[in-house]
Amino acid sequence: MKEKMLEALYEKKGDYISGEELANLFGVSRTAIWKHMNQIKLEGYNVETTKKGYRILDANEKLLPMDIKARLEAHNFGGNILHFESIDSTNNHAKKIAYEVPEGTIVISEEQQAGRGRMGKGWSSPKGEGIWMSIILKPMIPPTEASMLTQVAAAAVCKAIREATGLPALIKWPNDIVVNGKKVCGILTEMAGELNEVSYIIVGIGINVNISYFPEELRLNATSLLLENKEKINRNYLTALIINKFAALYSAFIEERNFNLSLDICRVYSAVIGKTIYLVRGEERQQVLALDITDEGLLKIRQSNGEETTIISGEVSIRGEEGYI
Ligand code: BTX
Repeated sequence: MKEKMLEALYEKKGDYISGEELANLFGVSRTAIWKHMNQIKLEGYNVETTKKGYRILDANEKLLPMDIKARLEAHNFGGNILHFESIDSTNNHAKKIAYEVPEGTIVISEEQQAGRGRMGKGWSSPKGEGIWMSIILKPMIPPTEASMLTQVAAAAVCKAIREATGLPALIKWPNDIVVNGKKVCGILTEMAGELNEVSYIIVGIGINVNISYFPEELRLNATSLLLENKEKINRNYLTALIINKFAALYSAFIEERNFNLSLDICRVYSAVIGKTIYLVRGEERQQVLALDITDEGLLKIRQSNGEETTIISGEVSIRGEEGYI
């Protein structure tokens, strides 16, 4: 009932719908509608009540599965969107349910209490200001190809941010999207499976969308789309744009075995190719030249002794000559 009422409100796109209309639509009394509406307001939806009826204000403030779904082009992704007000980590939840839900199921939350980055690091995920989501995938690929999905996701997010904001988003191989040298998005890909078979892969995507303030410890290297663009972005629109782009690149990769579509984007919008960078392994820092991303999605580098080699994602952190990148 509550979901259906929200749907009716959102369909009006900010115009009024009267209590009587809603009561007729759902075959209940106007008092029942009023009670449900109060519940909806308590959950944080900004519903205005006047003599004309009810209407939803700032329709882009909340993540709403039905709003996201209405914008989706692909049918194999996002049909099942599980939305939470708060959760420990969308990747954790995705792992718990991965065997029971169809491929393309999405877990999304307004906030994460224990958002995770790579190698046990944390991911700050404040309420209502970001896109914290995980996509559940069950591809028939060898486990060695799982990390390629990070590149597929990075390509999708980079393109989507550019299209939605016009900002010069770049991909910091392997798993970050940066704008003006600071991180706006991180991707965490996790896999379960056997030696030669994938059971599922979770692609976790965290985007700093409408964050206006970062704590001291993140401020140097982190930014948000709002801070860079000086404009709030509708998170439902951006979420759907990312899912649409990801679905297209993913099906090219899996069904047509075409990884190049993603790779080309990762190369064109690379923040590292052609640059002198530092590879950081614990305390060790090595200065190298980033040459290219290989057809397998690895980073090709030239060491100071002239030797060329490739780096596997997850092995190292990358830093630029003058800072984060
Ligand atoms: P990473 O290991 O590359 O980056 C983690 C590091 O980034 C942290 O140690 C911290 O320095 C910095 N950091 C933390 N929070 C932020 C932030 N909001 N913006 C910029 N920098 C930050 C990157 O890991 C992968 C992150 C994936 C996050 C998604 S959100 C949905 C899904 N669920 C989940 O628990 N993780 C993923």
